[in-house]
Amino acid sequence: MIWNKSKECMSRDEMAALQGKRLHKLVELVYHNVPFYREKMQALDLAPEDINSIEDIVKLPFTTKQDLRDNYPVGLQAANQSEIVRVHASSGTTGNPTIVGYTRRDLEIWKECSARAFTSYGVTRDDIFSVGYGYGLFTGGLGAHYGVEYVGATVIPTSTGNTDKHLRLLRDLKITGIACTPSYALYLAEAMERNGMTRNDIALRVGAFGAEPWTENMRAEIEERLGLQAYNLYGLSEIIGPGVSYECECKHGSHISEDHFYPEIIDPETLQPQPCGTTGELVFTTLTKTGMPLLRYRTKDLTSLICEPCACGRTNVRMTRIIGRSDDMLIIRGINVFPSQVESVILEMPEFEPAYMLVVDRINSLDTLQVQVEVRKDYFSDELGAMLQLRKRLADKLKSVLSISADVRLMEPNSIPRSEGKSVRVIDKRQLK
Ligand code: DLL
Repeated sequence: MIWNKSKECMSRDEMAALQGKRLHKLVELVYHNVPFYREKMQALDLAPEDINSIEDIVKLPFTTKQDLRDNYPVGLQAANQSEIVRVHASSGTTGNPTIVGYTRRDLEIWKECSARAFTSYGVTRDDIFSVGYGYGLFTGGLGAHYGVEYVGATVIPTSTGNTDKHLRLLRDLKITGIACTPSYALYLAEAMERNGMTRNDIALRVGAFGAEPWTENMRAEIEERLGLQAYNLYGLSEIIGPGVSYECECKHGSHISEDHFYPEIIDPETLQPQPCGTTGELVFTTLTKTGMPLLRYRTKDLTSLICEPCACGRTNVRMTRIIGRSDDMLIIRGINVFPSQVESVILEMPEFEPAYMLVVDRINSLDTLQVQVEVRKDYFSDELGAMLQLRKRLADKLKSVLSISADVRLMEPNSIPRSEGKSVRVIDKRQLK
């Protein structure tokens, strides 16, 4: 099933012409409304008239997460504040979140792209769909919600947590579709088994999984244990949220809504564009957004593009699974965590040495984060109460900065191994097979 044939199945020439026209308009918009882009373009001796086709995109400057941070909170916004109708935010590396403002038009685009995804999974108005992504500043909940609702299915905004209630609703409402992180899907399967339920007690037939990396083996396991067809859903808040790309029934790469989000693959070292089939860093230009449009945003996600036609009939370019990142961002229970966020919290507290280690694991399908940190000699004490209090203070601060709980382990002075070269701050024991 295809939601919008005219946009998902157009000829490559038509697509390139549309992208070129939209790119020119976008460049005019940011040149006139965003001083950051005007200055960057002037430094390159570029004017909007120089950008006339999609091939001209390589002349434009890149945008990085650092640029967003430097222009915190809304320096890259192109629309007046009165035109912004929604704000989402994602984690930054040093406590500053990335703020993304959406105009009414942006929300329409997002809803459209999200609906394309759910339609490609085979969702119809006859489905009853549970959205188990977090609702709030994270884009997962509301992004999936509006797409499912636009298709006309019944939405159950279950959000995260509340696993027992979720299971009960799955069973009692005969829910047929679910959107959540792939690790939460496995967690639900385990909880179901613990509660004496089997896949025959529920009616799930389709799932939209994303917000974190997953594998073909995880797909097979989720499909088997929940009795559904599992599809990939990709996106990022800076670009719009879930719906930037999505799998079709062929389950071979995720189609990019490239009439709205123009993809490029670059070599993260040389920044040179790479041809289809080559793995590199994914870069997006938001061709139609008006709230916070971005030119050549470096996602840091490593993947490759598939440019051959797909058997489903869509002509949009596909991207392969994300195989990693070119920075140190971790995704823990669907939440983006940078080791530097932990570091900045530790450095603010005089009780600790700047010696710490993050141990990430996956236990019973749930990601866990342990933070080991050395207590300074002057503060180290045999008194249990004092140490428990210190541990709680750090745990509370970490929770407020990271938005997830960490198991804090206080260590004796000089107990965490120092490295001579590049320090190892993260041990990720999760093996995504
Ligand atoms: O995770 C948006 C989203 C919500 C996508 C729900 C899909 C479903 P952010 O919090 O900004 O946005 O995190 C974006 O998560 O750059 C990838 O590294 C990773 N990511 C998102 N989807 C996938 C996926 C949402 N399907 C970052 N596979 C991205 C692998 C993914 N990684």
